[in-house]
Amino acid sequence: MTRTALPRLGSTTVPRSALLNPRTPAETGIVHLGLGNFHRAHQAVHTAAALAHSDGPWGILGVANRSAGVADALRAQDHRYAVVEIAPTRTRVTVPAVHIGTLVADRQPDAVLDAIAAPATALLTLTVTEHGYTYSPRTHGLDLDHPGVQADLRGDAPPVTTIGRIVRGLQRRQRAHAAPITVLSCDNLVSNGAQTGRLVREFAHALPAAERDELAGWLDAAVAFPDSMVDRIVPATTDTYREAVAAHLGVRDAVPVPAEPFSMWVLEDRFAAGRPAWEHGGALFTDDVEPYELLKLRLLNGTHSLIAYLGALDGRDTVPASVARPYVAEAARHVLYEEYLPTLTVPAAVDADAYIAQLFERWANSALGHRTRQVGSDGSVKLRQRVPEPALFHLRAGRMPHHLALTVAAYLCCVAPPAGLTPGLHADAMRDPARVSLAGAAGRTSGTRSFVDAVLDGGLLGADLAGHPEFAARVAELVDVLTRHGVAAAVADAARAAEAA
Ligand code: CS2
Repeated sequence: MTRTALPRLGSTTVPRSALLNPRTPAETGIVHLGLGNFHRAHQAVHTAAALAHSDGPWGILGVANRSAGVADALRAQDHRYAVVEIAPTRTRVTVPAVHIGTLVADRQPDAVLDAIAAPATALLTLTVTEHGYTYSPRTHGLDLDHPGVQADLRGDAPPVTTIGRIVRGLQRRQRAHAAPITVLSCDNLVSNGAQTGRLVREFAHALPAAERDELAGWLDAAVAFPDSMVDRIVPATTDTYREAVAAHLGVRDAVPVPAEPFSMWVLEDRFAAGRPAWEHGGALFTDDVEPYELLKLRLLNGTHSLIAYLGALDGRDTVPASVARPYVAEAARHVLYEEYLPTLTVPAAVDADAYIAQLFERWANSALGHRTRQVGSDGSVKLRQRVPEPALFHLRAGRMPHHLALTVAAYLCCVAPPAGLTPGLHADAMRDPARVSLAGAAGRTSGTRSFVDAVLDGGLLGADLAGHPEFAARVAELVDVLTRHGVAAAVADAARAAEAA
């Protein structure tokens, strides 16, 4: 039977055996901003597993930001979708039954604020990506120059930024009944809970005095912002995964989510109004999330960026195809062991060797085919979470982190290629909000060194790294090597220099 002839996935057509949680929660306890694949393969799956263990009022209202595609498709499927777990040797298809509604924030902005204010909502969770936080690396705080932030502070139209939506929703909640609530960031940011809390307070602080004073004490008393570390590789959906759902479940799913088998979630147990029993759904609670965050943001995400940029420049479509190139794998090992690992304390509960061996296995999962263009997109906001602190750790000790410099050089070659370099279709497909400003910097400068200086002085990786011109010099050298001699030569250059030091 062709896929189109199959029944559509829905509450009556889903095979019972595929359901992660047999009973769909009846109440909306969680409002989630960011209905992308990551949320649907991570938090939703952990929540379904927790509910399979103990029921609770933890249905999720999923809020898409702008695009209606996923929300509309989910509604047509009674909010069911499949998670297609891809391991090299097997495929497992399951269905979490935790979403009980969807909204599209741009279409229904007021309904989003009402949902945040609803008495039954105890949790507001977020996966809005690194650049959804309207953070300014220049001020290390809320980007008050951002037109959306300015509009949301004026408040004469419904909010358009995430932080604006959160604060306006909390304001409505306080005025309605003031019940406590937890705001839980599930994005790849250092201290994501504390950062979100800071940005929310800065927004509240910038409001007119009467509104500011009304909100200030309540935010401190009634709103919790726990930290969390999230980890699961989740590529974009393709027809391959729709076919897998058809083959495994005998139904048609327009919006399945592919994911690797691995999933990790580490949270600080500081919730203002309860939470699902996520400890029974595979999550780990600890008082000290930061070591887990740094472990993951540096060893996994930082190395991932290097693999994606070198791989794309080398013509590779996917992460597994990239790490299959010996010189990309060599650079990855070097940056991970020599430049990231010394900057962090591995949590006592983690076996470093096993964790790292597993990372290389995860990246090599060729059945999953995570694309270099996906990991490489939004580098301007991602690298800031991954590169500057570790680079400063070495620079302050008088050592040049050649492979961190290579990461930045390869990034620049992908999204702001110097004259004479054709970075290829995978790099061309990388989206990045900084493409325009990087092109502007290229137009205003002549020569690689002055371009890299302009970019780093402009705050791409924060103010502190801009104070180390020797780093900019090394990035510029590696940009030139990548341009003239290619990826293998640049890796060899970085390795030789590291060896000589
Ligand atoms: C990746 C992450 O796209 C990226 O920048 O490094 O999305 C990574 O796959 C996840 O953080 C894994 O948990």
